[in-house]
Amino acid sequence: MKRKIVSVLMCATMTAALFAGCGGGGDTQASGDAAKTDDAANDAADDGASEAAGDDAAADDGASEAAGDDAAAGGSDGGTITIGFAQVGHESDWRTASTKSCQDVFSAENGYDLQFVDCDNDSAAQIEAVRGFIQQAVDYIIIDPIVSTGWDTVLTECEDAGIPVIIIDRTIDDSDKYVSWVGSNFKTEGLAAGEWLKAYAENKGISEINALVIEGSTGASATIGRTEGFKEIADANGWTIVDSQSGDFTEAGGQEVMESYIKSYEGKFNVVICQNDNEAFGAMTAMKNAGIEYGVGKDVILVSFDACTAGLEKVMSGDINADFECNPLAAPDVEKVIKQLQAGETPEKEVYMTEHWYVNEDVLSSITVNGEEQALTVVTQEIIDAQY
Ligand code: GYE
Repeated sequence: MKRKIVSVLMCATMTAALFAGCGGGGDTQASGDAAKTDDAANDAADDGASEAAGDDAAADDGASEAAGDDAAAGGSDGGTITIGFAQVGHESDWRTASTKSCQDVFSAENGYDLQFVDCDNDSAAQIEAVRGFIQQAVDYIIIDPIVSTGWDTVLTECEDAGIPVIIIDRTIDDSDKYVSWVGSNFKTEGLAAGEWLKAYAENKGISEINALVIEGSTGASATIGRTEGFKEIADANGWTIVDSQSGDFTEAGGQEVMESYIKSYEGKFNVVICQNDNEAFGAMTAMKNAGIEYGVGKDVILVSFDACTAGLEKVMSGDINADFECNPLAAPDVEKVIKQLQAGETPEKEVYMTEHWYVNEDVLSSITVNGEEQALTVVTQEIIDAQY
């Protein structure tokens, strides 16, 4: 509930300060029809964020209604709804929060039988997990696609078996054979990081940017979008991206890549962009070991994505300058999609999560991303306590 209060307050503040309203992720890139649905989706997502962690009202309602609907609309056994979830793996804090969100919402108490498979970042294993769900004749399949391509065959198999597929988080680029996708706009996150860096450098009188990027897992849409978004701003401003390599979204990967960057480029960079918090923690260890000073007021500006609890703690302590949120609590919105399907309704094809951009210093109040003014939020202990 705390999170909800914070969210509502933040929305209120932002709405008062900006005409854009609450949220950064989905709104900005949407156009046409998608734009119309985004506000509603974001509101829904915000509620979801507040209530996912077993926060009762939404999930419990869902439970009783889902079970109730089921009696009418019919799960496979006339009661419990069976869901197969092919999760990416367990590489990061974000992933842990995503898994917990699904397990909390799709619990036995809520009327679900959740078949959970941790695919350990192995795309072939993920496709096999989906085939296993088809064999089990589950009622719904949820996939968080490790990579964005190679999906059409197995999604056709799901379609042939009459099992609706819901995609969460990362996107699929080579098939549209799924009912809905619930997630974040990764390119907007990358653009926001770029726009923030531009405004921050101007504010601090930093005229030259030499950035090292530690990318996420290769082929993941989260990596592709964040890389593209940041590069677009870098190119437009004549910044140098000194190097850009994958740290696989892990702390060990971030440390390893940063250690090799330090060997090759020591003294030649003033910005490190890590595509998730865990990579940022690894990069911090590598820089600390090499005696390189990073964070607020130091030699190297450190930027991260995800903004999970531990990431925000590092923003508050000044180790990370800015952290671009990616909301992992998609399960309440996925449950809404399932309830719509149970009721014979057609859910939205795309549902965007609500996200905020977090900073340490109170020097800039907003940035403009895709022509839309978006608030920057200075991290407080209250925000950290309410985060996932
Ligand atoms: O940023 C990272 C995780 O797909 C958005 O995957 C997700 C990313 C997230 O491992 O921490």
